[in-house]
Amino acid sequence: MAQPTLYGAAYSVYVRACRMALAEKGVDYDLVAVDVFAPGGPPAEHLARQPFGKIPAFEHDGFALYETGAITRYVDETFDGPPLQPADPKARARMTQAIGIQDGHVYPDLVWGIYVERIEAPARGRASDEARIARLLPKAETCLAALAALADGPWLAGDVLTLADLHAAPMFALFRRTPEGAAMVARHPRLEAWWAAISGRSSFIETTP
Ligand SMILES: N[C@@H](CCC(=O)N[C@@H](CS)C(=O)NCC(=O)O)C(=O)O
Repeated sequence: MAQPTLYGAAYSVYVRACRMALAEKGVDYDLVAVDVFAPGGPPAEHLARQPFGKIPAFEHDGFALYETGAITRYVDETFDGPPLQPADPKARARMTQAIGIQDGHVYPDLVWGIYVERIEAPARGRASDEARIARLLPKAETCLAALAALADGPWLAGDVLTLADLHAAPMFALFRRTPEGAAMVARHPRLEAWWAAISGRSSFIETTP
């Protein structure tokens, strides 16, 4: 089968989720660098692949795709390797629910909100917006409590590793870099145990930006 191509940058949480899915399936791929933050905006050829100017985009065998959730599902369903989605409809729905929480709340509030304010802003010479962080911390607690409540096994959607874990790991890697995030995760024993498990996988270690 043809080798897929992933367009993006290693620093991106969504690109990393796709790379982790490819690694878990044992699929070789080409990673083509795209700088969506380049002066002047994303390159025109990338906008042709991803009209919103985001990363990642994906191509396999002439089939072009964007949106991480679509890419990781396609990878899981197209390539050999261990299944990354539960067959049971209820467990599969839990996986989809966990991914929805991550896209809808974890990414905007914990990554773009708390991580960017606490770590990226000072690294770029701007003071952290403490009021914004304070406003987002209760929302972060809601996110962690919701994910911990869903995680009725070692993984976020139960007994086996799924796409929900691969989607979450890159976001948690950034959130946990903030003192508030590390302390908050530690207060949820299920998530702390999950973090120990997912961060020890080779798919996570090998995709470290
Ligand atoms: N819904 C998209 C989101 C992708 C996304 O937000 N990617 C970020 C990097 S992690 C990005 O491209 N940001 C550039 C920007 O917002 O201009 C997906 O699931 O692929």
